[in-house]
Amino acid sequence: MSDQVLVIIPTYNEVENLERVLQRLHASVPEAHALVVDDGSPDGTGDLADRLAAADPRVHVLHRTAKTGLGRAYVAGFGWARERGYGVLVEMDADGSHPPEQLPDLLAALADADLVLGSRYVDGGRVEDWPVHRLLLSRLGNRYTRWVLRLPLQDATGGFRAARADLIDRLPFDEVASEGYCFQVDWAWRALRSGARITEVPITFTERALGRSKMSGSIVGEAWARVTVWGVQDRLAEWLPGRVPPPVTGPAESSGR
Ligand SMILES: Nc1nc2c(ncn2[C@@H]2O[C@H](COP(=O)(O)OP(=O)(O)O)[C@@H](O)[C@H]2O)c(=O)[nH]1
Ligand SMILES: [Mg+2]
Repeated sequence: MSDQVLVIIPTYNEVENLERVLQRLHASVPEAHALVVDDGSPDGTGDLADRLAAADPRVHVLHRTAKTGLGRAYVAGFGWARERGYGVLVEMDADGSHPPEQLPDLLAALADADLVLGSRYVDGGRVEDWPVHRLLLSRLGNRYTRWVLRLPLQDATGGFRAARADLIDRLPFDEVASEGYCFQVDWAWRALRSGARITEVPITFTERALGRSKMSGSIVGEAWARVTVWGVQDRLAEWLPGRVPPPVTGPAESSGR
């Protein structure tokens, strides 16, 4: 399988951030390709992406017509990437919060892992400039997720990751219902249960300087509800083996966690 890297960047109203993040990406990993997955941003992000793609063969654009959430955007991006044979898929935000300068660390760790999570909450990881309520939400969300799903990860909600394409191929993304940011927990959990080797490497997350966050109450609500349901289903499957299907099984899942 090729080792060609594709960095998938979901965008919704990121016209002030997109060009700069692509410049930083290419300064840091010149050979990487980028796929901007734009959900019809009214601010013209999709048009800007087209202009940047016309000027640089490493930049590609996938236009979607409606804002259907981060999860759907990534699933579409994964499909696009696999049709074209990219061997390493990276998730990265457009707003500069995920430093492209640290992507080489994630890619290096992929030598011994199937999935590498850029982690704010392992030793050496940091969060800069986040208002206290966002930090609390993220820390509590991670703690709750770890407890309910018995997930041995410090930062399962983060969105700066690198994965081997064969892991993506093994996971049943067509079953994924998560629309918002809980997509990240959803597929980290599926990966773990499929027996994937997951490593967390420290990153410094910096709050966006331009544009606005798309985080909303409904995104938090979806994450809370889905994680709780998965946790309950997981316990039931353990207590009533054979009577309740495990919640997120896929074709390649075998050994449990
Ligand atoms: N395509 C697409 N991108 C989205 C959507 N929601 C958020 N994003 C992008 O996902 C990334 C993270 O979103 P952001 O608003 O920065 O979330 P925060 O960092 O948690 O505040 C950014 O690049 C957004 O533009 C969506 O519904 N569709
Ligand atoms: Mg952000």
